[in-house]
Amino acid sequence: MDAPVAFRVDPAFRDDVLAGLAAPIPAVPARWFYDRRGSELFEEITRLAEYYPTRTETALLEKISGELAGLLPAGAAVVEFGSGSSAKTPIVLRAAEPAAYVPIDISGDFLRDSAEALGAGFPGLLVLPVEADFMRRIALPAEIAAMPRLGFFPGSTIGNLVARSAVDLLRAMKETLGEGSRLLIGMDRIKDVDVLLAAYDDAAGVTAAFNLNLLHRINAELDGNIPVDAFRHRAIWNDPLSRIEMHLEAVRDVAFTVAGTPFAFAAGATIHTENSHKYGYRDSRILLRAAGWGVTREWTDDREWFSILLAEAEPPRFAP
Ligand code: AVJ
Repeated sequence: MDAPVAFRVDPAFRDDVLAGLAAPIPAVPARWFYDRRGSELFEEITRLAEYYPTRTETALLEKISGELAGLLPAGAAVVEFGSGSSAKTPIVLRAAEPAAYVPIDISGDFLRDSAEALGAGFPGLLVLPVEADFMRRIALPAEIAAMPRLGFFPGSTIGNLVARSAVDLLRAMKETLGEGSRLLIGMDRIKDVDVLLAAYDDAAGVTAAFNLNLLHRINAELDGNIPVDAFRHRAIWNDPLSRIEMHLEAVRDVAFTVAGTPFAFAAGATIHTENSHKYGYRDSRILLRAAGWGVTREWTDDREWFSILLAEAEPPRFAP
């Protein structure tokens, strides 16, 4: 007879945590922040005075929505990479007036809930959620086979990825959407370091709670006994790599186990939990171009803090 299972373990989470904590530079991929509590804390972050990206991008989308309408093909399918739970999605749907909307997300429950809520506001819109990992090429629903496609990837989520992985993702998106498709992508810009640091280390400590929640999640889901108070949130600007990094730093020598595996961290040692890359004017273009996307338009706010780019999937060329 099988032993009773105390809780369901996501083997991908367990493997990433066990390998990540044992790595020479301990790190856990940022995608594991988003359990229920983590998603709530991220929502709270987007409302913080210091966290400019969400409100800057949303205002910019509103501002360009009229112009956007004229640039998009009629009867298109909007394919969003992510669940589409944000306020940005309705702005694009009102502008593009697509025939279909396809949100893609790895979390099925969350996806169906937000797709349903969104669909209610757009009667007549064909809403076709797809539960999948958009890091890989995805087969789109047959209903949109004949429609032109607009990919939508807001939030500078691309910034979580190092350049090599970002190009892999953008290439997978091109394969998913097909040649001649368009992509509307939000990318956060390089700016004053003090502004960046405040955005990732807010006065109210919400970002700290978001970062530390990863340890609570490990304890709860992977049978860990990490003393969470032995770690503190750290946000640093890595200038040569043009990114904000978030770390969890041990404030004292600490030992614990996760899923039966022992770990020890000396005071001052860190677990690297997130990268958030920031892009210069040329950086965003070269990243997109490396994956076969040609930028046709770029919009930015008055302070040039955030960019929305429209790109086209280019046909392959033989030379040079
Ligand atoms: C959701 C990846 C765009 O990098 O700004 C916010 C996540 N981390 N505060 C970002 C995040 C800390 C966010 N992204």
